[in-house]
Amino acid sequence: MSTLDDIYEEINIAESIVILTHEHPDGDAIGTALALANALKMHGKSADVIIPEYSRCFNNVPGIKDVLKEGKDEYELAIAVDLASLSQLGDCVKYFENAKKTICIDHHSSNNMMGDINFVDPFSPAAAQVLYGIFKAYNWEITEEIGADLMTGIITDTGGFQYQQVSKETFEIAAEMRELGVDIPQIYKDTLATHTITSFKLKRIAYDRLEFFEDGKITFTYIDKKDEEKVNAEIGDYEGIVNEGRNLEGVEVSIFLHQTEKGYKASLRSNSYVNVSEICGKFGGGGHVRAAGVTFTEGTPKQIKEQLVEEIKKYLK
Ligand SMILES: [Mn+2]
Repeated sequence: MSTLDDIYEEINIAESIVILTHEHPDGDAIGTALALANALKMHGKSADVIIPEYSRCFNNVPGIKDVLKEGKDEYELAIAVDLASLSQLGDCVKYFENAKKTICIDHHSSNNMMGDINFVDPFSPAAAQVLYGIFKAYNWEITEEIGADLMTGIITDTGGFQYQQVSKETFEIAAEMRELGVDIPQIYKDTLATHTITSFKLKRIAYDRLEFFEDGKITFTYIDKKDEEKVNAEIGDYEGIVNEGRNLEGVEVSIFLHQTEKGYKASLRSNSYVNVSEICGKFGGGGHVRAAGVTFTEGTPKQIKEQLVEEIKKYLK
């Protein structure tokens, strides 16, 4: 039996299913989770999607109103999407650990293969694209709603089709979804082009703090709790700040730190040759070659900056 057959079988026999994804969920996490929930519903299977917090830019994603902050004590089957390691589940890790069977559907090259069954395609630009392939393999119909969920994942994880991993298939999926009636321009506008006023204010603080290192090849900036309080920031308002550094001419690696309950979460982006997944891996994190992250449980922004810059230097040409 193939992995996809195994997944099909587990979904069929499970009496209760929970769908999980990483903390601070991006559009791929949310879109993939909801596409799966909506598809399962069409096939007579109900699943709880548990996402404690998400940005309101995802308020139009089909199925988001059914998302739960908390679930039952135990589920027979847990399916994690867009998740590279268990530590990214935060408080939701209990649902994964208590489940009798676990499945991971993902596209991170650093995936820890923590499920009983893992379906991971590191060449896919989005977990949503991996899920699309699964739906096709099962011959499951993709409705306009499921299409909108999938496109939310694909548009956000590709930054609007701008990254190298975008393939012919990515555009073919987009074409198929457009044909179905999915409002791709609106999804783009909601998730990538619209910035809240508070996110603009946070960005202004981050801009002011931005520093350059190594002849302008590295940028660094950060946002802490005090900044967020000052501007009354909402969840997800710091999203995208890391790209501002990366988009500056001559920059190879952009570092952005964001303070969380656990310390500082570092996000790294690179433009053309530095493998930031490898760099984050050295500190216990991971992700993709051009986009990765790691949480530092101790250290000030200055100390974390020095450690990261020191490591990145080794990779610069
Ligand atoms: Mn993803």
